[in-house]
Amino acid sequence: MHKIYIDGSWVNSSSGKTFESFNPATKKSIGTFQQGNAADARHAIDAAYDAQKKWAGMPAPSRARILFNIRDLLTKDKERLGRLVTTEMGKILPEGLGDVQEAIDIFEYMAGEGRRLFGHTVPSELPDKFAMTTRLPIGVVSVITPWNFPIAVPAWKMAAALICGNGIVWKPSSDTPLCAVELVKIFEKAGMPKGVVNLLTGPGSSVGDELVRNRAVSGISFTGHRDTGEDILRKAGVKRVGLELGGKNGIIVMDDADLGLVVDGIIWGAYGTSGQRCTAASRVIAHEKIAGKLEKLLLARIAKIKIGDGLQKGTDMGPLINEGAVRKCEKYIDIGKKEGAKLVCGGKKGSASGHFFLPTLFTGAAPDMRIAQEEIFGPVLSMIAVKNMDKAIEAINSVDYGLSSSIYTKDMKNAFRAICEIEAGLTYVNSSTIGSEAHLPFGGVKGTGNGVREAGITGIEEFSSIKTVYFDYSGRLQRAQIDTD
Ligand code: UN1
Repeated sequence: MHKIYIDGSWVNSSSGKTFESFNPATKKSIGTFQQGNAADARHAIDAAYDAQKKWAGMPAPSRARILFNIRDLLTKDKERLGRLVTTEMGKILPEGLGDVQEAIDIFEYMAGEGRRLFGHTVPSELPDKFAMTTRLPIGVVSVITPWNFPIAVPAWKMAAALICGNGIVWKPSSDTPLCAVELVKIFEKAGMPKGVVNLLTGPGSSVGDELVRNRAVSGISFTGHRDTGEDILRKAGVKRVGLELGGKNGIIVMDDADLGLVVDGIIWGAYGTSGQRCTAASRVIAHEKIAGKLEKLLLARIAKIKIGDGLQKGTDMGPLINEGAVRKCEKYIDIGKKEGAKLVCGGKKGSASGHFFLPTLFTGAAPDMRIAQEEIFGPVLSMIAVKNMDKAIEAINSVDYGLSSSIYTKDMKNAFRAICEIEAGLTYVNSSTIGSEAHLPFGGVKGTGNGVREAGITGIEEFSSIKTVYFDYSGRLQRAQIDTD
């Protein structure tokens, strides 16, 4: 029986309730977890509030040493944790290991920030006066994370929050609580002072409100479903909120593209992680001259995708996270057919031993169809044929999301048009929509979020507050805007 972690102790929830986590490839239980409630959340917030003061008082390079320890422990444990990611979340082992590597990268990067955390020093308009900015932590932050990157996404948020000196209450997805427990054990082993990071497992419905509304919480960082994100924003009032709410990412393929490269990129973007990435490619916007040829090439490759338990060597695609995800895909298959798109492969469940769904391709889709507008979060790809670059840009921008995007072309003009005209936080040229790196900003526009960028230097912006300092050593009253020359 796993516990929650409050103020440096592993304890039971006062709810007395528990829930189980399942391996989506086998449907077997992998553990029992505490169903935290509002009272647990209040304890965790209080603990974080008290511990944060001391943590913030530690010089940032000393905090960084603990982050470097976390990096080292994650590196030592990469194989075990990667297998755990695969077992609990379902992605194939190389991707499970990649999930852990992404966490290693961000802890390394943010630990390095401990010796920077730059502010600015600029001239004052008055003599004998310094004008500068420095960074302070926000305070206590609630970190609410999804199951699709059960180690990497929490790490992006927590590494940045920690180096800035914040206290944390973390609520992971109820589909991946074991990954969360194991990550917190690593924090503990790395020497994280008690109370700085607290872990609450259990459904958002029982702890979410407290994590968002409690007055001792100053910031919330959330990745997940759009409805939840919008609800958080409404309830959070003036708190700092960072949201990453998904995407409907497109790949533009122009008629001069190298189709071999394109097929590799589409297969990876659409069916990697079984399409369960916020950055997954769910639309291909192909120039009409090559659309037919591209369809044939894709079908040949899709036929070779080996579906199964991600721990098994040679598996290309694992299961979906749960039964609900399978049902959602089935629902969109019906919608797509009714809308008049052509289902050319997949469209149904795989083996019943797990939550498998076949890699699916719709052709003849129109940009405004629901299958081309709504986030499905599964291996369902829609192909839209267009006449030219103008139409491609119009189609790719026709959705109410703006996370990732990609263009395959040899024409520099089209590549730069994509960079300048696609409404998205990320644009890849001649590679797929997935594969962001820890030291670059990550986030989107439109319905994808509220403009916050995680990771990279922008991760520091998300979790720190700027203090402007005026330091006058003239020994007399100097009035800005009045006593200037
Ligand atoms: C997500 O799906 O929420 O670029 C994050 C990528 C990964 C991160 C995805 N590095 O696909």
